[in-house]
Amino acid sequence: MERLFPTHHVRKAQAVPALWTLTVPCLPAPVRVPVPSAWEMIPALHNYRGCAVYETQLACQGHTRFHFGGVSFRARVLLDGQELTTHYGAYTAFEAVARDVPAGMHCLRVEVDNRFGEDSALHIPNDYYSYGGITRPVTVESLNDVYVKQLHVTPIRHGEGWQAEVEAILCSLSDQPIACEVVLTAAGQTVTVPVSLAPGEEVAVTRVIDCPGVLPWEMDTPVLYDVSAELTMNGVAVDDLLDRFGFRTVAVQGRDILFNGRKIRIKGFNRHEEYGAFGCAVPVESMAHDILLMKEMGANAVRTCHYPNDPRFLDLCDEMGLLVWEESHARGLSIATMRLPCFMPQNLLCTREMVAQHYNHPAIFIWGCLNECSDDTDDGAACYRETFRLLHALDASRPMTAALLERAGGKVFADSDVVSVNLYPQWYYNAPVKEGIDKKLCEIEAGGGGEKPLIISEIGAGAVYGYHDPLGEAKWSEERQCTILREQIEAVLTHPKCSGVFIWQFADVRVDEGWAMSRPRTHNNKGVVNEYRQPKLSFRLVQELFHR
Ligand code: ADA
Repeated sequence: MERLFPTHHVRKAQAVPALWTLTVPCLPAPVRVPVPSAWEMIPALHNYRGCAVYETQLACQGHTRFHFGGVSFRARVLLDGQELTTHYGAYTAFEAVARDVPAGMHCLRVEVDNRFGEDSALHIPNDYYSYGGITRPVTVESLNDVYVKQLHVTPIRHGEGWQAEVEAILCSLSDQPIACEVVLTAAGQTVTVPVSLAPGEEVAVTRVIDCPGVLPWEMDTPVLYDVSAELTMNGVAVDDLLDRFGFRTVAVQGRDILFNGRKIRIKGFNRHEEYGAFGCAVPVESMAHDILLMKEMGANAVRTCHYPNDPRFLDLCDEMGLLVWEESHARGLSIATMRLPCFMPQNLLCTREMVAQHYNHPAIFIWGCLNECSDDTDDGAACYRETFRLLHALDASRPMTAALLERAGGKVFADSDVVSVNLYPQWYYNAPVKEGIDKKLCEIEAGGGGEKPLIISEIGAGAVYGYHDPLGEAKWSEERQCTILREQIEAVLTHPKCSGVFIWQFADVRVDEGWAMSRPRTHNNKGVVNEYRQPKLSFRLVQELFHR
């Protein structure tokens, strides 16, 4: 299942085989593999970077929608040899709609390519691993002549009560004009709207619905409500789309981030979507376990560094009351990469898809983009400004930010709602942490950032799991990681002008081989748990500091 709850009562899903045939040039014969999964989980493909073909046979008929939660990282989808669509980027979903498919068995083929190259600006050799394969769930659905393509809901505080602004995008697959009705429901309140669609047309229907007697979504009482759009033609239900949402507000006031009108202080983790044995195709049980571990340590937030996450993880955060900084895909890009003609289109596409697909999650309190992407250059800063503008245009209900370089010249401090910086004092260089934060605050004021909230979006230190130095001095020992993290976290959380911290990082992650010389085990070892979630000594330390 692509979500943790049913997203349709009317629209019918087809069965999707659990095992598909994978053909890779370097394997002697095709193999049967689970979908979703990353192909690196097959020992012979541990370091494979190249092309591969996934195939499966399935029964379908009529208008058929193939929905891919994520393919890493270039995809070409074909049905019975006819191309339906292509997509770039591992971390956002896409659909392919085939019209009038004749009844019977059909061959669904997905050509996947994870090679780096000049046509890929976001997926590059990096301090995490760009896997290959169909890495998030696939669904196959039957459509009628008109379907609900997207459903957004925005909670609005209205006097002492709440309203929900619901927007449904309807899409016609017919050659004839269509007259139908859409029933919009939010938190049990319903409005019915007649709609006409020209052949092939897409139409947006928006209504503000009063929602009396609802409870707010809070971190300790994360109350969720249903939202839906149901289409009827001549009194017969022909399609629907369901989601969940929560009533809450997020605002920025001076140096504070206000959640439901109250100031919040972030105690968070950076988490890559990866688990030792499964790569980036993380099982949902492991996602829930990660949230339990983070909450056990006292965390109230997670940052989806450095790309949009699987919506099932976001569903769990919605249910378990963990705030999310979700960011579009980009980490540490050089200005040369940002000058590639493909960079801005790929960056803006990922940003657009992220907001469109994850808009309804109440746990997402802020959008992020462009982690440490040459924000110290004029050309880089211009890319930030354009991405910020897009984020504001797509969603006026949440603030936005970007995790900036420590050495940043302050070229974009004035442009984001919240200023965020990554700092590594005591790990990459020796300097008192508090001084580093004070220096940043001065730079932010001088750089036009004024009185804005400041988040320390990364701070941390490495430790190789199981490496101990009884004297606590050796870098990479679990003891030394604790000493450094203690100074860093105490300095941030006691600083009156900081809105909080995201520790780098929750769990160790695999990195590209190009990073091997500075990353023992070819992993980024700054996790407080290792890639199998075995806790390091720092687990208890963070628990103590976050619970103060
Ligand atoms: C960065 C970056 C992270 C990671 C970290 C580190 O600032 O944003 O992805 O590479 O540094 O471990 O050094």
